[in-house]
Amino acid sequence: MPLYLGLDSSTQGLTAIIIAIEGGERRVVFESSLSFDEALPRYGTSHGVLPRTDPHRATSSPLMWAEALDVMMARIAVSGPDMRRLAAISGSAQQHGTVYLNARWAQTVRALDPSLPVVDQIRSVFAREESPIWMDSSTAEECAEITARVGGEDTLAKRTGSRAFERFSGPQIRRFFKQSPERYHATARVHLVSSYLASLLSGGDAPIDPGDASGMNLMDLASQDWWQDAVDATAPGLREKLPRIVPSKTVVGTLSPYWQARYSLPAAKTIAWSGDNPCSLIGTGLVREGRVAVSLGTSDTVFGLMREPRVDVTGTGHVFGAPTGDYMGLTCFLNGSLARERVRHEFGMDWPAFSRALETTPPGAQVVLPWFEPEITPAVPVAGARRYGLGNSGPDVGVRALVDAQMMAMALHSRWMGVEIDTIHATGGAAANRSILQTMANVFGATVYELEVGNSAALGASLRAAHADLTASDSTRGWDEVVRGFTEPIATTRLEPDVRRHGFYRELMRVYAACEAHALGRGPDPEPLLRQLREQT
Ligand code: XUL
Repeated sequence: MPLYLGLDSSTQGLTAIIIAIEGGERRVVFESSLSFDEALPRYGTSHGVLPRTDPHRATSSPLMWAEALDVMMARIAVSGPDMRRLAAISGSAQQHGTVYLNARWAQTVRALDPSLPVVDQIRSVFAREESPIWMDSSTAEECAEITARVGGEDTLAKRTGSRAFERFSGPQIRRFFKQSPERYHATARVHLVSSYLASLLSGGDAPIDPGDASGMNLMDLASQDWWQDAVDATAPGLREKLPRIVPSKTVVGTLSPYWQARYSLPAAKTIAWSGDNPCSLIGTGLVREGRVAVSLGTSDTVFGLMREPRVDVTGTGHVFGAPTGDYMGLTCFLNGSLARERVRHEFGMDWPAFSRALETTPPGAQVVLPWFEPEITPAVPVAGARRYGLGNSGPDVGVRALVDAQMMAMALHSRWMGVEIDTIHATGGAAANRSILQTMANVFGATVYELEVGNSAALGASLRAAHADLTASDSTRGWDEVVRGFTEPIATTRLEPDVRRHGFYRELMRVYAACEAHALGRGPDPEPLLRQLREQT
């Protein structure tokens, strides 16, 4: 039975998943994770981030990521399955992070000596020792400069899938060029975390896939190639420093002699790596339009596959390339569990009481905009929850109005994806709460399943490896077939929408949109609409 290895280099650690697929038989045969802080304490990271004094800056160590790869491969060699059957390997990495390599890089990565750890051989290849990562928000000025140079926010969003975001690679590269022009000019190659690690594995300078390239503010979505205007607006001479962009399923090489000799591994196909969000799209089984995932974590995220590269004109959503060759839309809401916890504490409730409040309280003409922290979607720079129509109603109504508003915000702000949502795979801590999921089903008018995914990005990477290998010999093998048996949600968690409630939420959604517009200073007082709805009910 052939084996497929998927690696995920996330912010905090490295995960490996090995799957076996043959005919109808398919299973996960190995899974292991390491935390950077614990496994490699000499780098001094906290949750994978190097020590920092400026809260806007966030960097990590590319040397540490390489060393983690060595540690994980050693672990697989010792305790993994019989790796002679390894057919292909791919990976996932935190998006947006950039690695700056000098002229020694290309030759060094080709000639790694298997008798020495990789980390001891690549110390001199970096033009910059630290890599800025997605948590860095120090590039507001560079975002504004790039935006102005390409002709405005709308143009940038339409061409690249996103307006300029501080954490995106382009603004980060520009900042490096402005702050350290000499080191920038000594940079021969700018890799993303994904393409850097793919290079180390294949022993060559690996390309970038469209999924990760679209997190840079540099790729033209339609042609899936670098957009010269954005490249020019970012930094001089950048085009030559960027790798090629190739389709996600491209075989970029074979596992290099370093890994083969050091860990007795075969010359397995090495498939282009991608970002963690595109990989999670596959790892959560979202391989057709109409199915979306809602992750209910500290912040809430909605993402799903799109056949067409539609973009969010309000500038809050992102479009990334999907590993299927399609696109994916992603919208992030900062006040997720953060707000649910806050309200629960405010009312002195435990989780069972919070759920009871949802079960016993029907939706009504009340809206709580949960912007306890500055919100990403819609863009709310100044924190502060806003309440409409609550009057003197008690805690139960407060809880109901909060969760309703969160779900309506997600439904409203994912409309730009132009996807008729019929099925939702709910993940994350709060997905264990059935009352919240029932509200989700009622608001979206969609079937909701709870999806138990631990490492969806690593699983997605292993499935991408399998897909690339299987389609190489038989182009009729589709994504549905590849993910089958790995990504199905738990059937017994299925929740159907209550049709009558969904009808009410469609009304309430109009009122919700009016409250949002009012709170953002863009619309009139929504009280007449609230009153009308109160009279109807
Ligand atoms: C997406 C983003 C994060 C990182 C985390 O735009 O910034 O999801 O990819 O790993």
